Amino acid sequence: MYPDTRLQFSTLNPALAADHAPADAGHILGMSHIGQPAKAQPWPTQPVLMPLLGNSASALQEYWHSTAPIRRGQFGDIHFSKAGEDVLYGVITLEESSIQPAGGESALQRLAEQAYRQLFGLLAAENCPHLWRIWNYIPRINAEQDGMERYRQFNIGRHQAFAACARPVDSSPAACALGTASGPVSIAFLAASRPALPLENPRQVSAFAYPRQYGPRSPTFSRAALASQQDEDILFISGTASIVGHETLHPGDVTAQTRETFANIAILLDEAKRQHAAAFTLQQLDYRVYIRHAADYPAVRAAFLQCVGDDSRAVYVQADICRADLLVEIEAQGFRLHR
Ligand code: 3EB
Repeated sequence: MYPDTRLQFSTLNPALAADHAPADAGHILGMSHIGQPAKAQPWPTQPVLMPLLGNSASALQEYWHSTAPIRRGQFGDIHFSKAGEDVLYGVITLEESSIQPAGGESALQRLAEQAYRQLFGLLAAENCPHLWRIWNYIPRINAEQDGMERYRQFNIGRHQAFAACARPVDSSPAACALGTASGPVSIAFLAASRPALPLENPRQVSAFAYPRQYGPRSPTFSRAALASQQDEDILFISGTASIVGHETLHPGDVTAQTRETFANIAILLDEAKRQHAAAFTLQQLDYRVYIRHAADYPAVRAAFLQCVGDDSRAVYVQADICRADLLVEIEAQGFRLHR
């Protein structure tokens, strides 16, 4: 055991930083590479093939690193790193063309089930059974294929893996699910030997209890997850949108959707506080902001600045959002000393 294992996060513009990683390579768990495709990296890397908005960089890198020594490995299609005995980061990237539809199940549904089954297998094998956070990126997420929206196909496969691996959906991880124009399906995750506490939003129906009108199987994620390490709380805010109850509010009004999203995020900060976590504020989080129409970037940014005051820790990208009437989705994370 490494009692001083500490998970850390930092963002880098590779063009400015040349080849300088934020920590020496022996301490890098992995990263997400946002914007133009990444060159091969020695650590697990999630390609985030989404155009950056309002940023002169052609790519940004968001690193997860740790004070503990890192071991890297491969498990089926998953590339992973483990920090000490406590924390796992991994990425699974799959081409849908490598999987055939079968038994009435689409290739994407089968891919989702296989990916999540592998993931749960790795967590068991590495003794880190507790999923903290998952990032799901799916090409053409809103497209109808064989009579069903692709996001809904993904949800069926993901749900089947949760059921097959006896994972209760009401202790799901924080997550997001966004669409890219093209490219592979990629799923990145953080898991640990210790559980995170899932948080729900009292003004939203829990996603795992959405009514059938959103698809035959519900998405399996919690609205946020609260983890801790040493003297710190770590808060992961899932992809959050302009949803109240289970319905989309403000269709067609991106400014109102952005404000409603921040109302939802603010409630999650209150929920974290009710669990005796550190007092997180909107100003102390790192954000990823997904915008459906690039032309909405100025309006979303203006609303972001009104709600948060400063967007130096926000990354804006163009992405498809998993309900056709959602124009913006925002996720965040933060680290704070215990109170
Ligand atoms: C929502 O609130 C918006 O399918 O894993 C947000 C976060 C959303 C995660 C997922 C979907 C997911 O329903 C969409």
